[in-house]
Amino acid sequence: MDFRFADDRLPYYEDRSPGSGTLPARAWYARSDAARLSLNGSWAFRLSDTAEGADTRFVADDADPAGWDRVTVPGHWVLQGHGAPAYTNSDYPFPVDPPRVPTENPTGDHRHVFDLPDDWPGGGESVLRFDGVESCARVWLNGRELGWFTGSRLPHEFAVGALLRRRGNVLAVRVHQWSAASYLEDQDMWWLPGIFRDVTLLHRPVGSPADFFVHAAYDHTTGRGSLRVDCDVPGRVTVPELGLDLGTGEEAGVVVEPWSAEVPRLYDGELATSGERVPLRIGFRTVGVVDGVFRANGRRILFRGVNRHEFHPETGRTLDLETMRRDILLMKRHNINAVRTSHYPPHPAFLDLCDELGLWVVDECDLETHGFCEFPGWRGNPVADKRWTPALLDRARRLVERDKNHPSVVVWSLGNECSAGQGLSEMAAWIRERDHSRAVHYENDPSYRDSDFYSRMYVPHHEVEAIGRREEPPLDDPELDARRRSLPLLLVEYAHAMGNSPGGLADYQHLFETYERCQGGFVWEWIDHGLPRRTPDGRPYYGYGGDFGEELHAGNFVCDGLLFPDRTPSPALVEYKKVVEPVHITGDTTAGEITVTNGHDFADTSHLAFTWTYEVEGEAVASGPLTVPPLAPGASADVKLPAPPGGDLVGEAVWTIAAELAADTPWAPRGHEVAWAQLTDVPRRVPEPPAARAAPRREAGALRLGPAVFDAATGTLTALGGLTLRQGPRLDVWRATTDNDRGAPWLAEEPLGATWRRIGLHRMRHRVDAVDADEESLTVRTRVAPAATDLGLYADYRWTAGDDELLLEVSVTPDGEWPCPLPRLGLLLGLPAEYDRAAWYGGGPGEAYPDSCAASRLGRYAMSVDDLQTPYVRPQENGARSDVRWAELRDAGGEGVRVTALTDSFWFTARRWTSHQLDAAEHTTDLVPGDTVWVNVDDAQQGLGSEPWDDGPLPQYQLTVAPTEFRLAFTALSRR
Ligand code: IPT
Repeated sequence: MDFRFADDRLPYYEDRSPGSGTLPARAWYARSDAARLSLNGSWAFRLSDTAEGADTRFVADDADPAGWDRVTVPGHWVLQGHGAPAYTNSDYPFPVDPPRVPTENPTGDHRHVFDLPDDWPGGGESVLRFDGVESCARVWLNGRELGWFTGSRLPHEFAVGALLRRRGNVLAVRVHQWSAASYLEDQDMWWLPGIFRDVTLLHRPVGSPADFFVHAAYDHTTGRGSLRVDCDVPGRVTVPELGLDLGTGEEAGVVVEPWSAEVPRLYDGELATSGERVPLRIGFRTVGVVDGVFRANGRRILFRGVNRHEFHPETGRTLDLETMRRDILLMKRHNINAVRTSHYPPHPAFLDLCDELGLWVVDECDLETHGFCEFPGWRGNPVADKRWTPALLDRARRLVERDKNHPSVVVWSLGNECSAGQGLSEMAAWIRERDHSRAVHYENDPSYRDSDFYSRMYVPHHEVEAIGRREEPPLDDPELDARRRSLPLLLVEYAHAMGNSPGGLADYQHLFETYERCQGGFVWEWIDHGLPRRTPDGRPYYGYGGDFGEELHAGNFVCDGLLFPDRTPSPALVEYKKVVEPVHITGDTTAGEITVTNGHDFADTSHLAFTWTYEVEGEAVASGPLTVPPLAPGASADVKLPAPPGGDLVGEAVWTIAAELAADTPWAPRGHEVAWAQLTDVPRRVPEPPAARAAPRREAGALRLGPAVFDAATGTLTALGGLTLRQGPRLDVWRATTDNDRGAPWLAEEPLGATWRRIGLHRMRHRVDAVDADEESLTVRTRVAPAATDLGLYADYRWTAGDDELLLEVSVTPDGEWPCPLPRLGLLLGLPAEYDRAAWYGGGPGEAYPDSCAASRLGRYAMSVDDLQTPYVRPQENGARSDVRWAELRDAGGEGVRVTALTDSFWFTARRWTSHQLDAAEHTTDLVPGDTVWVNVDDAQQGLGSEPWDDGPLPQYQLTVAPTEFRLAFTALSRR
């Protein structure tokens, strides 16, 4: 026996069917000449603990909601002081017993009284539309029940004309947090019940269309577009710019400019029926998989994409237009050309903006049953149980019908992480039947029978390469194998941007640009879903799973985006922008020539202006425009550089070449930098270590060497010039573990961060074996190791004094069989807190790590120690600057210390807390500045890796334990 209750005895909110009483799905459009009335605003609200905890008398005209609270619609009640949000990734936060839900089922009763505007037309029909309600709503108007619906991120409409009155309409909505549909909505995000999208009353005049479908294709072989608008009522379609005036259902062909994400050419048109005029924005384009490659208008495209959840830290999944636009502007400005609407259809206005500003959209259905993966064979999975098929088909229909008129939507995605099942196949079949003009995507069924892409998540680089070469291991079924082999590879999720991550983006991009079959992917994910909280003493921070009293949660997996919750770009977004830049600038400048390649799929380079800057030792000494002929997509040109500025310039010299917008665009102003490169003209000459000028002298418990004083017993540097150190430089290998170091909770193997901790890298002890002074140097020999292991590192420090600087040679020799790479290898020193003004010549301005340093640009930078920090929502290692030739820390008066690399360069990090404090912090407010500025000068860093569940960074980015030597100079800086 499956269930104790026959299905027909279960209440509507435990019914597998999608609902009842709603109108058929249809296209959504923001404008027409038919009247509409927004019902958004402040509504009366009452929360009950259970579905039936309160009666339904509130639906009546004369019900008195005195004593009720108020909520803002659209909005989530849990973000408005009623109940709490909760975060799980794939776990259902209730016992799994579909379609049953817990008795504790927060239920929000909403009541809104409204008048019709005086000019509300008589006649026709009126429709009440809900654009999004989570998860199940039952609706009454003026005391009459209209029906109920599920499908949280999909629109639902009721015909209400007969019930409307001029004044005092009473709209009553009961919303249950949990319903049978919750089993279909197990996306990795906060559980946020409520009427979270717009509620609108729409007049439907007699003769207005019930629905229409714009078919606008482009034939790249002829340059002609074709247009046909299907509509259930007769009407005319006009496109003045194209001289088109045709009847609905008629097809016209005409020469057009095609639509693409890069050149989002839209033609304004109108659909006019006897009852309504609907403005159209038509984009002509043809997409599909041809010869194993996904093409738009005949050309292979490369998805430089992101997975976007809808999120705003104050309003959750309720997004205003300004935020939607801001997301798209940020994407465009970071060279992103595609968005997957993970894992549900977005607010429909977002797609209008994608049409207008240009993004390829993978529009995903509101469907995920991930939590069933806990049970053998995904037992109970709704997509494999035909009783759920009507609900699945309803979702597919609502998705496609709502969004079918958007040129930006090029792929329909069935959902996320549902494994395989007949229900998915039925969705795919229905979609293909309804819309031949787009590709269908589904990732989670290895047979790919319902997908036009070989779509994968988080595939390691070597496997992407094998698939690119079409050398992937075969499937058992030869037919399915042949089919999968014919499909393009799409990384529908890759490069998990949680905390200080991902590494390896450039390496992925290289594969996408090498293998035709690899058509790019979508970074996981766009934004951290951190919710604002305050400490008891009022300091703000962002909370994540577990901060809201959840008994089950997935911690900070909800903060894995390229944007911080407040939409500040993270270093990872800056890196992604550089890695996917659509213009490539390469060359050997000694020949006086560079090569510029247009990596756009459609646009030529006439929208770009090129500039050069010549920099010596990080200072720009000359700059000017660079003439680059307009390049067609894919084309290259060799471009002459001007003669390098002559004169008595000495030092390392680089050309910085940049491509900027030549004119304002709808997404960024003129001058916005799109792509850049730095090409070395005169390589750096590492300064020769000066000859030793002084011998160590013993002085009352101390050793003096030139400008420096050392502790005689430990050999530790205690003072340099006028500066007293809080801690002299000594070997450091520890870093506050990143989310990737910590690994994912479901991993079978020990994550690297746990190995480090098991060995004890966070509690290294320094044994001093010798402090030897000779005629010209002081040598300190140590062994650095944690308790309870025989692993160790011999570290020898050899100090000499130059004229006014102190030289240090460090040599590290590993002892024992090290089973793992090190987090970092370098020196840690402590300065008094007032030395908080940093300056350096090296990579910047932002942080960089070995496998995430494409965006780091050689230059001179100055920043406060506070500004060097990257405020990851869960604190972790951050803020390293790469390729540093020298770095300084000064106090307000200009006194301080400079460290210069005498071998290559170093990684520079400075912070007001230790790595241990950083590691222990759970939120940004746990970090409290102490009396020391801690400075790491690292010879090497361990890379970041791309995900918490991969094998760590690529081998070339691992800090393998090996004998190492590096040299540094320390100079005391006096008052400027
Ligand atoms: C993948 C999910 O598709 C995505 O929604 C998100 O949960 C991500 O993981 C983790 O942040 S599933 C992956 C663990 C294989």
